[in-house]
Amino acid sequence: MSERRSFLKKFGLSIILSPHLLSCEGVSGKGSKSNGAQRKIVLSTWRHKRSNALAFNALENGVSPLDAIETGIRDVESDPSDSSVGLGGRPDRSGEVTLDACIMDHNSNAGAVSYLKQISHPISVARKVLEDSPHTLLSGEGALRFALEKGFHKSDLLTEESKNAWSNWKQNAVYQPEINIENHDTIGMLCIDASGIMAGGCSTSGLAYKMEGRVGDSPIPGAGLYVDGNVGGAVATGLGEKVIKNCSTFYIVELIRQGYTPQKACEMAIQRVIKRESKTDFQVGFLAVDKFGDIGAFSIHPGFIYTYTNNEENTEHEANAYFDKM
Ligand code: SD4
Repeated sequence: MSERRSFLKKFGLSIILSPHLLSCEGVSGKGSKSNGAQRKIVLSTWRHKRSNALAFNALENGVSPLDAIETGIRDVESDPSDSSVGLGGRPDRSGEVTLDACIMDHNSNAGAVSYLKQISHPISVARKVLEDSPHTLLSGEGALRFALEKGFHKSDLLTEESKNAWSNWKQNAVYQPEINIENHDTIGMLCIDASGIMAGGCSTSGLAYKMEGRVGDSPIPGAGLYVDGNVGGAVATGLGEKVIKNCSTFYIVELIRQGYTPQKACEMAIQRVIKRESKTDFQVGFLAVDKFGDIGAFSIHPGFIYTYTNNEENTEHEANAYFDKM
């Protein structure tokens, strides 16, 4: 049996749905640090065990963290049953699937694409922007032209199922992102290799039935994703407008830099989002990891699932939520 298959077999069935306490951190606040024994990890938003396993396995095979992130995220992008990423992603209200993605290395160098149409692997185009262009973020027509020049091919990203869902939506045409429903598959992924090198990425078709031209937080460094491998990394999911407003992942990494644990930093970032709103009928969730491999996860409402993978487990957990505590 190949290494990859034996890994998937070994970890493929484990699901834990409870507020987690990972070995390395049980205390919210400043100063709790693991000994780094579990450093090699992959962490992602929502239920992505298969993609995490692929990314982890890639790390085991010695590829770079950027390669591992790209490998894991490409798997989600090509899954037609995932309704908020790549192929099968829900369209905007005009019926177009438009994609946002970002990838970031240990030293905060980022490549990103936004409002990209007809390309099934925006994370790979983002990687090309990072490594093969003088820019950080390419958008729309220009991003598409760049992708085609780099050898990507156009394809139809609208599946029968997403076309039908769009037709149903048009009957009432009410735009109301639903907590943990509209956005439950978007992938944000962070990883650290055995030598402590970190990378992150995210990829999404954004919120279903968004206005034409809308770009969310995912392709914006410091909003949907931020990595500073000397400190930590963070990813966001949920209503992107609120994440952009608060520069949330940058804020989380800066809190970790100040000495807060990733868990406390995620909680403080959620509190910052909530404090500035009169209504909290939307979901935002954050994941973070510090350079020691300690992690944090927190959301506004219950129901934010994340996936954690190391050499002993590949498990899903429900993050603690602000409204759990009220
Ligand atoms: C957006 N934050 O476009 C993305 C959607 C998302 O989980 O992450 N959903 O606003």
